[in-house]
Amino acid sequence: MFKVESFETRAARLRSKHENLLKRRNSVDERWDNGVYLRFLNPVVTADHAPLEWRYDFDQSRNPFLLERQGVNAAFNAGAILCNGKIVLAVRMEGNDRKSFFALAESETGIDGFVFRQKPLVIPSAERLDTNVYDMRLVKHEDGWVYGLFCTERKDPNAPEGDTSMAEAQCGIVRTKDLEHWERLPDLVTPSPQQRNVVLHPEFIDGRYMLYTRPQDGFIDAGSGGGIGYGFCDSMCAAVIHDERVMERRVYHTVKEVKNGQGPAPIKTSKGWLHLAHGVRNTATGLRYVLYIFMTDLVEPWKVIHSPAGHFIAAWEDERVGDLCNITFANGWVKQADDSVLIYYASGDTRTHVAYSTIDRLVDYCVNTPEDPFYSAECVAQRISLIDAQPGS
Ligand code: M1P
Repeated sequence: MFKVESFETRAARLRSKHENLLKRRNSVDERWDNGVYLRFLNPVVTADHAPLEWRYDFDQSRNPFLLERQGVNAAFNAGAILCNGKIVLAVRMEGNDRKSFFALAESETGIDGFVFRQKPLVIPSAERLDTNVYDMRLVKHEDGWVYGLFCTERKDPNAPEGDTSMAEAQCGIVRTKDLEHWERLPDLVTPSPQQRNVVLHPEFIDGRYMLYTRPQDGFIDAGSGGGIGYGFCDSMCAAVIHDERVMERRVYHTVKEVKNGQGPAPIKTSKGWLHLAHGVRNTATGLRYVLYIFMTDLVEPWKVIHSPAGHFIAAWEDERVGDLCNITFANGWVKQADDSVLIYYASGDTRTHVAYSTIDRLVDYCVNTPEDPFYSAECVAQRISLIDAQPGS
């Protein structure tokens, strides 16, 4: 039964619940203990973090029952950047109407206290209207701009009549100097019919912009697109990649068997560029998305030099369940001045979590985790050599 309460009482109750959520402190989840990264008890951003004014009309004459008018379903797949000492996330918000949009949430600590700015981001439209926009990668490029590369989805113009789901994914581009005013640039053009998970490399390579791509034939299927690709362009104002090559392939019977995609922009370390990516395989319960790490050459960032086997982060405990199940996805991480790294990952296409690590630990993980030997017998040999090498054995 509904509580019998006045409009004012209900409004006060909603506000107090929301304030308590925003004030909630986070702490390390002691159950997780692999030494590579720390997990935290609470997600850092959820749909419930959305300001109440985005959901409720607080005018009693228009909304006497104080009903939620425009529900928010999810807050996930967040781009991340350090700005004036704060962590700023460009969160993919999804309304109950299934449309995604971006909103900036910021925090002093990066592990709790995220508060959304007053209104969602207003992204100017491209020539062809975006039906849906999502998964922004924020990159401070050495040209001085902060770029936001995101997926823009539109109905496939070649869809046969009556087909209401065939869609086309491309890379939309915006840039800003202050995270307030965003300039829309033309969508990226590549030789591939569809693109998702496109990421800008933060430095020029021989005076050109380098982008990580994910060529795909269809909206969901990577098809002949063999993995994470790369290419170069001369300008971001009319970004065209003529020559797109695959640098990080999907491989049978690995975590990236069906598809993979670059996560956030790579982080520069003394040993190479550290990459976070997602890998997908098919299972009886649907696609399973996990995160994995690899490292590329400092001078030629398209050359993979370390490729630890298996997943780095997979959905764990409550993270397994969401709008979709068994999905982790990351498009934002931040290296802080003390060389700690905050990794923002989403679970279940529903909520955003943080994992905490350090450059030393991530590099050690990346360089010293054995590569996938592709055969069970060789995996056993790898494990036995670990056992045999123990001190005293
Ligand atoms: O549902 C899981 C993810 O699916 C897509 O990623 P990919 O293109 O690699 O399959 C994206 O829609 C992503 O937003 C979503 O989290």
